[in-house]
Amino acid sequence: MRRQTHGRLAALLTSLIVVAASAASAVAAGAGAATARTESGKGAGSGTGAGSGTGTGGDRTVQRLPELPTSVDGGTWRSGHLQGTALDLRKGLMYFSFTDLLVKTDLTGKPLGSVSGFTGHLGDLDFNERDGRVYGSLEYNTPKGAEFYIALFDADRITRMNMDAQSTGVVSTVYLKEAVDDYAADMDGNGVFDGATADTPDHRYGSSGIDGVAFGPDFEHGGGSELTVAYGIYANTTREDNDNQVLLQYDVSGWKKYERPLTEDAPHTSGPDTPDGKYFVYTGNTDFGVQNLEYDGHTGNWLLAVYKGAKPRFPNYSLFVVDGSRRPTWGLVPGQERPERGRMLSLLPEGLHDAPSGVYGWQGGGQFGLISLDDGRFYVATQSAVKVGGVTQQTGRSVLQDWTGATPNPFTPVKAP
Ligand SMILES: [Ca+2]
Ligand SMILES: [Ca+2]
Ligand SMILES: [Ca+2]
Repeated sequence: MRRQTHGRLAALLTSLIVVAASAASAVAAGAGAATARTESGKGAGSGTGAGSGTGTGGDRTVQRLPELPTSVDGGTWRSGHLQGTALDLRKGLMYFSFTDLLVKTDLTGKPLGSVSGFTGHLGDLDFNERDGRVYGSLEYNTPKGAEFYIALFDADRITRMNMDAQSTGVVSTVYLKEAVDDYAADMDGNGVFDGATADTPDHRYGSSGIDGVAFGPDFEHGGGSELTVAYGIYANTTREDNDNQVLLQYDVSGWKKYERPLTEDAPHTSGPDTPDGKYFVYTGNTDFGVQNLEYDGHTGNWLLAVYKGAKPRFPNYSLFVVDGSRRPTWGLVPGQERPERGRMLSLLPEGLHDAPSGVYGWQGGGQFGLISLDDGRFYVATQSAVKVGGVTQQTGRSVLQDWTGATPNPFTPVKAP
């Protein structure tokens, strides 16, 4: 059911229409990305294309994009574990966030460049088709306080390995005051903010920071392409105000004025005072909130992959889907000590269902990387720790999966052709 068509595939189609009418018709026939055609030399993987060369438009050569690979290897690195992935479908590039390292590969998994030297926590990613940049969540938590940013990577300028995040200028940052304010809230009012620990009544909504990020339509009005940022939420089974996922939406089209270089020893606070929208999803407490957030243009729904929670009165699913066809409802935010009204999003009433809590969801993957191809397929990431020469290193891989909606696990690997 294609309720929303503004997705990556739609953007791809737009770019292809200019190539040749014959190409456009091939796509319109439902062939999708795997058989779409593009100008030669545009995609990093074009060298492996079949080169059908049917160029009807004069000298321009058009060739088939290679089939999307059933997996893309993000490599093995001395870093933190895989946190998120992003795809530039038009250029055939994938991005992998390894906590303190961003790796850019082509779709054969060949590394083309990387950005290193973060002392903070680089989390989930998404690719913004409108400006060609990669956006990621970036957290600095210290015992004293925290700074949360969106890191904007100038993707085209990532052209070699180990580019320094601070000195090369490929990263700019925008400060998220709303997320910092909620994180730093002294909830028990004892005059002391307890800092970076889960074992406290402090942190509004139990916030531990930010992690999941994704571009998609405005929840309120259904159009546009807003950056949606999900909170991390500490695992804590002894409080009730942490049973919601929290999502902030930002229109980033005016963010140029906020962007500052990344300077870790002199953190800035340049960013929007408030988000354009703040939304809550009642799922029950999870371990560090939304790990990966992704908008699926095929269904118009949003996927929230989490590390399972531990509260006995919740089903503790690992994947939640927000129903994109339902507008937010204004109501009480569950569990808050001082009654608070907010915009509540609805879970898609499919999959597993826990009647007592009313929570729907699945036991599915996507916590380390989740990319919708907007055609019913996803790249779902896997990761592992391996010893290389006695040193622990981290692997990451995106694996092509079909969404089946089956329970408990809604994903099934796409078989190699
Ligand atoms: Ca994460
Ligand atoms: Ca306190
Ligand atoms: Ca994401």
